[in-house]
Amino acid sequence: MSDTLSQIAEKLYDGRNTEVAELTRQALDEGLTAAEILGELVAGMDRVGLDFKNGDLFVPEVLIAARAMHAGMDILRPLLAESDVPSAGKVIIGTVAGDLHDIGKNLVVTMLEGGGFDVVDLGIDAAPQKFVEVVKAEQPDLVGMSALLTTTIPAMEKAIDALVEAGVRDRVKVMIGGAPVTQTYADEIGADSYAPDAASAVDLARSLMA
Ligand code: B1M
Repeated sequence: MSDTLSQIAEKLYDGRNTEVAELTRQALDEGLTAAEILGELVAGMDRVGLDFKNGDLFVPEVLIAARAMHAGMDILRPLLAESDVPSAGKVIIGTVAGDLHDIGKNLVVTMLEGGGFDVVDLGIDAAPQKFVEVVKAEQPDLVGMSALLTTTIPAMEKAIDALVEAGVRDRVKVMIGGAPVTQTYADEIGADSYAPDAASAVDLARSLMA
């Protein structure tokens, strides 16, 4: 592996956004492809995810690493759009109706992007009908729902019911998460699965795609 490439994942892990951007440009100048560099960004973010899951990193460190990943992605995105690098899958994700919490959901978005997924972010307070509209328009593989309040987790069931009523539930896998959510709840409301944290969400998305 080139010296430049091997430094990218390391600088990303350390949250060095300026250096990640410089190394990304340098790697392109050295003739490496956008796909090869993306692979290093994904590897760096995977390591961040693993250490976050194991409790060795905390939210601020993950956010700083995410900023570094975005610095590299901003340079690669136009090149990747022109190339035929296969996406890991397409995900639409939102915080459900009535819920304004988005810090965790945004971490999940970043980790999914870091894992090579195309992500359409519905933002916060996403109504069941919004999920239906965007599933029809974007044809995603996966639908992600986040909720942080015991009073808003029922909106996940309503969104899944709306997908069923619209006849599009079978086209997608549904993954849910957020502090009050459990696998038992996912089973109860007919979601495909639940992830406890952002790194596990990437593992889960990959396994749902398999
Ligand atoms: Co809110 N709030 N809040 N709040 N807030 C909590 C959640 C609460 C536990 C605080 C408390 O009372 N101890 C409590 C909920 C109690 C309950 O329902 N059992 C609460 C409350 C009551 C409220 C209000 C009702 C307060 C009020 O107005 N009276 C109000 C509700 C507003 C609304 O949503 N309608 C409210 C408002 C807010 C702020 C706007 C001030 C702010 C949100 C800002 C924002 O998000 N932009 C806020 C915050 C910051 C919190 C706390 C302090 C932190 C939440 C957070 O960001 N955690 C929270 C208390 C706490 O958790 N200590 C609290 C960090 C984040 C990285 O973790 O979101 O769990 P988390 O995400 C994790 C995982 O859950 C998972 O991955 C993430 C990363 O590992 N995950 C997924 C999340 N989504 C996933 C989706 C997946 C997979 C995994 O697949 C799709």
